[in-house]
Amino acid sequence: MKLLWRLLLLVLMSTKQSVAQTEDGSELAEGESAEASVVKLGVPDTRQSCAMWMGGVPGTPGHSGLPGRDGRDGLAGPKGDKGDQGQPGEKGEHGEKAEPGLPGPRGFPGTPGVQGSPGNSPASHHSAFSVGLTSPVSATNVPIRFNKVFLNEQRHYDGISGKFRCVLPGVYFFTYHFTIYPRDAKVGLYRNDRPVLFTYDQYKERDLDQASGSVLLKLQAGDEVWLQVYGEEEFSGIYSDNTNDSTFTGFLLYPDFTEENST
Ligand SMILES: [Ca+2]
Repeated sequence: MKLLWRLLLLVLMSTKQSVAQTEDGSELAEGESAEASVVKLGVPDTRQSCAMWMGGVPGTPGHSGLPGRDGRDGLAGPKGDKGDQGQPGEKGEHGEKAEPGLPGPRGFPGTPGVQGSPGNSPASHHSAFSVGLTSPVSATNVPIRFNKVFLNEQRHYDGISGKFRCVLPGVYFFTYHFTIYPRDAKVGLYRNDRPVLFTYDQYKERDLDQASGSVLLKLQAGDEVWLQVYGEEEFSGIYSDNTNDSTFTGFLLYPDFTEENST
C-alpha cells in the first residue's frame, strides 16, 4: 500500500513541473529537447509508454535573446502650453519708395455750401428818365423844370430843381426835343454849371418850329445835368400845350465803376 502512494506522489510531482507551450499548442515538458519534440511529431515516443520514469534536474537558464525590432511610432502627444512672448525686434531700415498707387474711387458728393450774400441786382444799375413840359418856358438862365413825367423810376431826375443827378457813374445818353413858338429859342445843356451843348432856332412868324439835340456824356456820381435857356427872354421860345410837347430824356448807356469814376 505504501508503494502505491509513492507512485501516486511521483506522478503528481511530474505533472507539477513547469511545462512549456509549444508553437502548435501541444505541451512540452521542461527539459525536453527540440529533438525530442521532433520525435514527438514524427515518430512515436517510445518513452511515453513508460509513465513512471523519474524527472531530471532542471536545466540552467538560457542566454538572453537578441534585441527585438523597434516598435511602431506611438500616437501624437497632447499640445504643449503657449510659450512666452518674445522681445521686440530691432527697427528695420527704410524700404525703397514704392510706385504711386492707382487713383482711389470717386468720393461721395460733399454737402452744399452756405448760400452766398445777395449780389447787386441788375435793376440797381438802371438809371433812366423821360420828362416833358406842361407849359411854355418863361424863366431864363435857370434850369428848365419838366413836370410832365413819362418815366422816372429811379427818381434820378428832380422835377423841383429841374436837374438830373448822377448816382451811377458811367456813360449817359441825353436827348431833347423842343417845339419852338412864338419866338427864337436858344438852349444850353449844362453839366455842373457849364454848358456843353447848344441848340438854336430862329422862329419865323406863323410857323411852328422844332429843335432837338443829343449827346453822350461820361458822368461821375454826383454830377448834375440840366437844360436852360441860354440868353435873355428873346431866346425863350420853348413851347408846350395839350398837343405840342417839348421833352428831355436821358439814360445810363453803361456803368463804369473804375476808381476814377467811383469817387
Ligand atoms: Ca426855324
